[in-house]
Amino acid sequence: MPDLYVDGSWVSALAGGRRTIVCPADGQVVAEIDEAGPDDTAAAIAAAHRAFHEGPWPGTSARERGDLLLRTADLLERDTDTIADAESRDTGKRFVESQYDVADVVSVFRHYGRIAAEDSGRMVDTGNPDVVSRIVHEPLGVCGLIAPWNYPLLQASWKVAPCLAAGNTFVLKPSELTPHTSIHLLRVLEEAGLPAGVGNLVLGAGAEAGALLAEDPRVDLVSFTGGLVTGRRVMAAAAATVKKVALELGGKNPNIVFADADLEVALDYALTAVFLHSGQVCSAGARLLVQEEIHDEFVDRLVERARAIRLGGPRDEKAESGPLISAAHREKVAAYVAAGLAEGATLRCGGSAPDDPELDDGFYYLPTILDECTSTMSVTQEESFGPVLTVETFASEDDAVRVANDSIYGLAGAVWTQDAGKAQRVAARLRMGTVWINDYHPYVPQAEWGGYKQSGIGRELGQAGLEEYRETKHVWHNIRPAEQRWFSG
Ligand code: TXE
Repeated sequence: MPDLYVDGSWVSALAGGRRTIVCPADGQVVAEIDEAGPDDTAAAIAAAHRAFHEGPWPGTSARERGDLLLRTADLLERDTDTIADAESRDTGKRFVESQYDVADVVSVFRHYGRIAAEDSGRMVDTGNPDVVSRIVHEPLGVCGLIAPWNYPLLQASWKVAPCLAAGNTFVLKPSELTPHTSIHLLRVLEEAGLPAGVGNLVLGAGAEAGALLAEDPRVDLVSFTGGLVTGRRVMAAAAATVKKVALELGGKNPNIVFADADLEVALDYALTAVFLHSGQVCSAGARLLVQEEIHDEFVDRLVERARAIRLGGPRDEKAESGPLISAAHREKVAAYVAAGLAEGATLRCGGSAPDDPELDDGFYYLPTILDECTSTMSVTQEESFGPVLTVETFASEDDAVRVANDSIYGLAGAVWTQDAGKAQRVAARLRMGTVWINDYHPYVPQAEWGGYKQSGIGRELGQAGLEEYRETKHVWHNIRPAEQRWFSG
């Protein structure tokens, strides 16, 4: 069966392109799939444009659209294990983690299914009895949705669900490395009754299949999650037609541990903060800032536990973390570690691929801790997006805030202390879209997600996530029109 979904049909790439998908855990071929080029994306945009401007979708009631999202959530839940299996093959992540991801996807669709019909607008009191004035929300139009490979279906669902709730049409382009769960999503949307042309799927490389989504004048919004460099390119391309732009560009997130924290818990979470999914998480706590007086003991114990983390493939039940997404990405991570060492960091553990013949065919990298780092190093400033923790120290509360904010990013961060006042003071001063106090990583679809500074533009999830996909219109109705006689002539 062909893999691209355009105007309600499953089709092959117009130029006959194909790509081999490989499982990062063992290098085995997962599948050969259709690879789109610009012509396929143009056809998908044309279909989405037609469906928006000529079809009934934008005029359906918000409740109807909400119901479709709720049906979609049920179907995704029904298919949990099939989807989780596909996600694990494409990403190499543990099957149980993929199951958690599908549960999150289901809750995102339920969230937007439930709130689709909330806030349908409001009346405005103009003080003039001859005027009826109201604020209404309307869909934007055609949305280009570009998703990354670390949480493929989840990141796609953060875009697709609010996009549909608001009444838009879309072209989704997942990462070329992880297409399968997006294919499944479009199948499920089709089963749930999504009309032809409303949702379209193109698969392929960014420059060939994705770039047009930021350039084409028929696209009204481009929503992108990925790296900073590509994000800047997407934003620049979108400027030519003044598209609405939503960007989530990752972060370099500080995890701040004060001496008065519950150190057992802080230590445990410091590991999950950075090593979950081998650090391929936009909110990964990759920068540990630890107060001077507890540095030695805290880092010694962290190193001991990091060394014990077991790596393995999706179905290895003893595995605690998986591989990196590709050989190229592993090289990039290794280059950041080498740069850190050249700039004066001390390697405390890891720093290479594992020496285990069973893992030789996968793209694994050992959990790595670099001590004695400073905020001027590239490895503390830039996203390595791998299992690499840098350690810096701080002396005081002011110092912690200054070092934590010394970043071009501002996605997320955490503060660990048992002094509630200090926790709140620091949280208030961190220039980040999410701050956890005595916790790391949790999110809920009801709360907004997004970054300060160069971590992004706009918000995903919550009510604001829906607002990103709406236009807001003021309708002014003069119900007693009469001549004004401003000019006497
Ligand atoms: O991402 P890209 P890459 C970060 C992480 C990683 C770095 C690079 O630091 O090392 O990004 O990863 C599509 N026009 N994050 O190269 O290029 C591409 O096909 C339109 C953080 O994999 O940003 C894919 O679908 N689209 C992040 C998507 O953009 C283009 C998650 C992301 O790819 C395009 C992943 C173009 N010109 C990586 N070029 C997060 N924020 O969570 C590429 N794409």
